[in-house]
Amino acid sequence: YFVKDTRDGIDQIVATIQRTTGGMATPVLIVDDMESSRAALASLLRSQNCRIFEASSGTEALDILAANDSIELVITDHLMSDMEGHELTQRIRARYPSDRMRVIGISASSDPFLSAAFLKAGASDFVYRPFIPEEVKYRIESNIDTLRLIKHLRYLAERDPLTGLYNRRAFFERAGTLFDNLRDAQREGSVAILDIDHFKRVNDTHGHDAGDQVIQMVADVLSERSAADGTLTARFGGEEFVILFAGRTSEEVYVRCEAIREAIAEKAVAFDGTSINVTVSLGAAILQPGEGMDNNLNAADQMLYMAKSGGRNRLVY
Ligand code: GH3
Ligand code: MG
Ligand code: MG
Ligand code: MG
Repeated sequence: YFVKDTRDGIDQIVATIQRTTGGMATPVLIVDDMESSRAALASLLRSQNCRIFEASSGTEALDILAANDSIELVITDHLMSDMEGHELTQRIRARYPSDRMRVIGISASSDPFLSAAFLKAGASDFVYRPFIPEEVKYRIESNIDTLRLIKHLRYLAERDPLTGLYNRRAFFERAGTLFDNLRDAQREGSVAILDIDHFKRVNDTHGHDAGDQVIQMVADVLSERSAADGTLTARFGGEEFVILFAGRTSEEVYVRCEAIREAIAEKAVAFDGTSINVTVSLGAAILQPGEGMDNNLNAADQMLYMAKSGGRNRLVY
């Protein structure tokens, strides 16, 4: 959900998300041992911009879910040869929380308690057969809307409106998991902190809007240059950014940080008939064996301080 040009802030981000999430087909898995039942549900979903997966048993459903990370809605029958629908629901719930996966149960059972059993197992909704197609259609739609709303709110909570990068909170949440994985796997990692040089002067000379555009340019360079597996980039504070490199050797990190520094130094921001150039300083530190995230960040911060006192426009690693 990276939104590139978000100078207008939250409103524009909201509009962009509505466009993007609204335009994307929702992947839905239909689980039923009867082909005709699956087909009937599939035709109900046809008007709703869904990409449909089908499974004829609980086991097959779990396999399809494991192989297709994008699925976020499951509609399941109850009586199937290998597993009952509420058991499937329970197994799905053990792996995916309800803000990530919606589950709707459907059954022709005459047991009035089945609905409760499904909901207890973690289903988001339940419908008895025979059902009124319109009702099922709108229940499905409501669950898809809920997913969209959650994505939307998650975006607003995790992203910085000026740059579209992860914000500080999202960085710490995601970095924490990455650091733990690196430590457990005894893999290499580094963190780099980047700070714009004499940024106050940009604001003082050209105004706050110009400053904002410079921040935007730096963020663009960062997302272009560090968009790779195992890299987490965030706007850490005002004109300060952080990049976490997971599984990268110190040489690779050095080369990438230098490339970022040079790219920013070479890029001019056109503003109000003038051209603004800035440089950045970077401090980077290798994750030491057994070290925690806070120590690693402190080490990078000390390197940044050295880069600043050493004359700026440089990387200290
Ligand atoms: P140094 O080279 O030592 O980093 O000097 P500096 O001027 O960059 O450092 P300082 O921390 O003194 O100034 C950072 C300035 O960044 C202060 C603040 O007004 C400005 N700033 C922070 N966030 C934003 C923002 O979102 N937009 C704009 N335009 N300015 C911001
Ligand atoms: Mg059945
Ligand atoms: Mg600063
Ligand atoms: Mg600065």
